[in-house]
Amino acid sequence: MDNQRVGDILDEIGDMLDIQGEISFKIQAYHRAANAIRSFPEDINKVWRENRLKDIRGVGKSIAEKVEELLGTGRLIFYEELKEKVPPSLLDLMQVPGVGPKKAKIFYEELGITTIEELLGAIEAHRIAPLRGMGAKTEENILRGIQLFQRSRERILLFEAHGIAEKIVSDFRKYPFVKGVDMAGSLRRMKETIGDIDILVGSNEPLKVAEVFCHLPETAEVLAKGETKCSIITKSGLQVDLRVVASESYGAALQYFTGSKEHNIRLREIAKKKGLKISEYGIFEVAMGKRLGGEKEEDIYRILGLDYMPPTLRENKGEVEAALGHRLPKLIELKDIRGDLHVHSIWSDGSSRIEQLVEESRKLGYEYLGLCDHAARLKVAGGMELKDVEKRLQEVKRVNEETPNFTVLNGVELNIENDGAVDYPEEILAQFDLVTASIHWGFGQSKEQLTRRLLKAMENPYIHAISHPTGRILGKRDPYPLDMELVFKVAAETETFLELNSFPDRLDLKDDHLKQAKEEFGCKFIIGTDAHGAGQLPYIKYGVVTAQRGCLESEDVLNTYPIDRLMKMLRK
Ligand code: DGT
Ligand code: CA
Ligand code: CA
Ligand code: ZN
Repeated sequence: MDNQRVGDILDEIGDMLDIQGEISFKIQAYHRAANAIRSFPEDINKVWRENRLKDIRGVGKSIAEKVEELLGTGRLIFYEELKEKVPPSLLDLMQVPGVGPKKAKIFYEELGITTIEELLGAIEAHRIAPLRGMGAKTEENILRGIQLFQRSRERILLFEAHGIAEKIVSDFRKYPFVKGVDMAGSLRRMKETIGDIDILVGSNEPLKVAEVFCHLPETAEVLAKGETKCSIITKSGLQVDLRVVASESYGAALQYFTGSKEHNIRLREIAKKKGLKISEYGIFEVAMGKRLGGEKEEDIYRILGLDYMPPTLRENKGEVEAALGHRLPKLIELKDIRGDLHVHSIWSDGSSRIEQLVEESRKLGYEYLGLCDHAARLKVAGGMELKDVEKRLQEVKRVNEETPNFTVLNGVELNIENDGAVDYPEEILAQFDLVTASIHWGFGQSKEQLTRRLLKAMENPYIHAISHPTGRILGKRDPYPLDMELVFKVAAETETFLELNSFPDRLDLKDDHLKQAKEEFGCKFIIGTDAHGAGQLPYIKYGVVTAQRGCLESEDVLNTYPIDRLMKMLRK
């Protein structure tokens, strides 16, 4: 059981207690512990064996004991008992955006609804609106929630697919008859959501490869098993497609199965004009039928007369033309990042102390850290009152004195009010090294009002950056409506950085927006994780690949700059 799984079980317990009408303090304790464990930088099993569960901030004594039981015996009686009292499908029901425990309980008690299908039926029969505390608007919202949820079930987050695929790839590497193995498809292109996982293996013993694949620890069901193609369903319900090719075709197959389909179609047009043909077996001269290459992926691009490009660009969004004209961008890479500029600590709703965040940052090779705890108005997230601002500043100073060659930036994530104002007066804002602002409520407002709020914040001379500009949560919340072009224009004019939030379900701004903001408006960006614990700092990699998909170069991103240049930019 890993940190993620333990966190999920604690969340489920919290939800079940909630349905049962338990007091909110107790429910929150489970959710807080779940978040703390998920974001903790060390393996929970190790922490447990070393008897340090209580040291995780946010995990109290009684929950620590439950985690001990869970890890020690593989099960938790309290959890098993709860599951008997609460129909498990009610928990699924609560996954629908807009349906919390209170509503789930009402649906269950009043209408006997336990599944999403039953809920959908009740909505169609207009049986939800008459329930107490509901109404036509609620009914409509829930319907929209169900649609969003069903869409999200069809595609999963990059983060989730990547974790599973990494395990499969490393399992395959152990076998001597596997000459090459890579992720392919949308996963290799690092798209924000993944339809299915594609894996490519190069081997001259395909039957052995198929055998290994169908017996992986992740495999729950085998859909198809052949010499060149196999498909399975994993225990978490994902489809994985495997292709096996001979080593001499590996590069051509990797190119082909990486896609995108649109990119490949464009390449085939170019090939045709040159009297060439490309397939998953290689690149050929049509007239003589001669094979020109295909062992390496680079062969395909080189022989077509294109510069080689990383998979993150292959969407037929101008990259083929750029490669023909030798003007591909020199994309930002993970190693260019010198620090995370959006991190929460225990001074708001994070689970790590500043020192822990610094330690983890140094492991990632960073030179600085932008501490952006929430400001006062976000009460639910423990936003900092003025006295906390002062106390945290002293702590930042102390940590900076004790940590040579590293800088903690005293930052804040402000809340943008309905009229565009923010939490603190100017003289307080002036004390911070880094000031970001975001919209945390009022998502249902009109496009005009939401846009106006962002513009007002950007015009505030103390605000350096806008965090998660569109507010979307993949699979849970659509982006709120904004006049994006106006936002980009004003961001460029006011020299306000736009954040690319790397949290796996945000990736906000998204790839196409990044590209547009850069190319049409000349905007500059910050990549931050929004980590709420040191264990989430590695999420930066999802931001960097999204930045690549948006054609960003290191110069476009503030946190690739050395500390002196960064501070100079922020003081401007
Ligand atoms: P996904 O799974 O929906 O996130 O997106 P992909 O891009 O992974 O699509 P998938 O899994 O259907 O196919 C994997 C790759 O195989 C795709 O990116 C390109 C290649 N491919 C599959 N079918 C075709 C096709 O009909 N034509 C071409 N040119 N390429 C294809
Ligand atoms: Ca795929
Ligand atoms: Ca596929
Ligand atoms: Zn944040």
